[in-house]
Amino acid sequence: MIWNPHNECMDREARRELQGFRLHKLVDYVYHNVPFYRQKLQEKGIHPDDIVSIDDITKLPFTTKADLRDNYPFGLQAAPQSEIVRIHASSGTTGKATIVGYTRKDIGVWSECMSRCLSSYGITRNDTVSVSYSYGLFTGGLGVHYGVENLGATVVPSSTGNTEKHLRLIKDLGITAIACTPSYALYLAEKMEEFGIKKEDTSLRVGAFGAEQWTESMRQEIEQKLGIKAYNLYGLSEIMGPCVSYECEEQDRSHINEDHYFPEIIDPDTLESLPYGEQGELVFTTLTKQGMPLLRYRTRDLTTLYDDPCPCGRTFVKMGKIVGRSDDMLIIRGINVFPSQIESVILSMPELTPHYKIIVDRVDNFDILNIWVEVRPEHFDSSFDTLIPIKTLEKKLENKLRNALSIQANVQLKAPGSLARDTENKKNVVEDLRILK
Ligand code: DLL
Repeated sequence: MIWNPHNECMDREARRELQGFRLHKLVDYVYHNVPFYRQKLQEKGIHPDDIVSIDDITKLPFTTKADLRDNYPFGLQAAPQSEIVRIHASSGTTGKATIVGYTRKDIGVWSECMSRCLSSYGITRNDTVSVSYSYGLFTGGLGVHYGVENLGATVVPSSTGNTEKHLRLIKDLGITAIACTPSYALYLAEKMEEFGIKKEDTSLRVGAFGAEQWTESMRQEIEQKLGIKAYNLYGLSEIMGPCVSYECEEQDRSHINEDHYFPEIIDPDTLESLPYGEQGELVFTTLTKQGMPLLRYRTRDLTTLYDDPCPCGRTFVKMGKIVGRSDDMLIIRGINVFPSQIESVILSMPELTPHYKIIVDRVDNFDILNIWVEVRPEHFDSSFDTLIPIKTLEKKLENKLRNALSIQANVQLKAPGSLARDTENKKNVVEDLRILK
């Protein structure tokens, strides 16, 4: 079903006009409310009145995660604090998280866009939806939750953890739809097998999967093992959260809610705009956001935009799957992690050296993060005598990582000089062994 046919199926020309109108209003708004943008626009010699159509977007400056970090926590907020009703956060490249404030109107737009996604997956007010993204600073839980309520379906805020209890709820409450990461869906399928629950024993029929990369073969496996239709859901906190784009019944690329989030593709090296059909870095401008609106935000996600008509009737531009990143961010069990964050936790422990290796693997559909770090010689000698202090140090680093990044890691401390050095190519410190077929 199409939740909002007026906006989702709008004539393309009419929408470009709407986008141009909204872009002008947005630039005027940030010019007068965000000193950072006023300065950037003035540096480029741009006045809000120079922005009259959506084509003028290429005149505007880009925004990066570094800009968010440099203006931490509220420097890019356009609305006064009294208008902010909610704050979420996502990973920054260092110790500072990226903070996003939402006004009441932003939460309304988010719920509307999320209802469009759920409706497109065939979810109606007769469904019971388990939201198994985590609730908290991460946008997945609350973002989908509000969309389900707005749609009028029943929401079960299962969140993450305790899979056994979750399976019982799925059976006992007759849950028909599930929203979670695709890797958690596969994990759930495995647990069902382990507990002897057949897919026919549940009422599950549809799933909304996102927050991490996944593939067609993962889709087939999820659909087959859970007996459901599996749809893609894409989004990022800086722009809103889940709801930025969604698949329709065609299950072929994701429609972007482009009346609110205007997409572009650029070459990440030259920053030149690329035409539809060419792969590059995805960039979004938030056309209607009040709390923390962003001009040309570089997502670092690599994909392609397509403007061919879709048989579903929606006229929104579509994006292909995310095929990679133009930075080194890792997504582990749906949690975004930058190697630089891990490094700063390691460096905060005087017993350890800056020589480390990060190994990510997927075992039984579960992401595993292994971290090897060399101990300083003075600690190595005393520690290895009695093995316990090394174990204590390992636990200490694991706890610090859990506190700083909300991620469970397996730490192994190594003898000084035992890890290969590659000073020229720091990328070698990360080995991602997950094969996404
Ligand atoms: O992951 C929001 C979200 C929650 C999306 C639930 C979908 C479902 P962040 O934590 O800010 O927000 O991470 C955003 O995750 O830039 C992508 O790299 C990746 N990502 C999100 N959805 C998908 C997807 C949420 N469907 C980052 N496919 C983005 C591939 C995805 N990657």
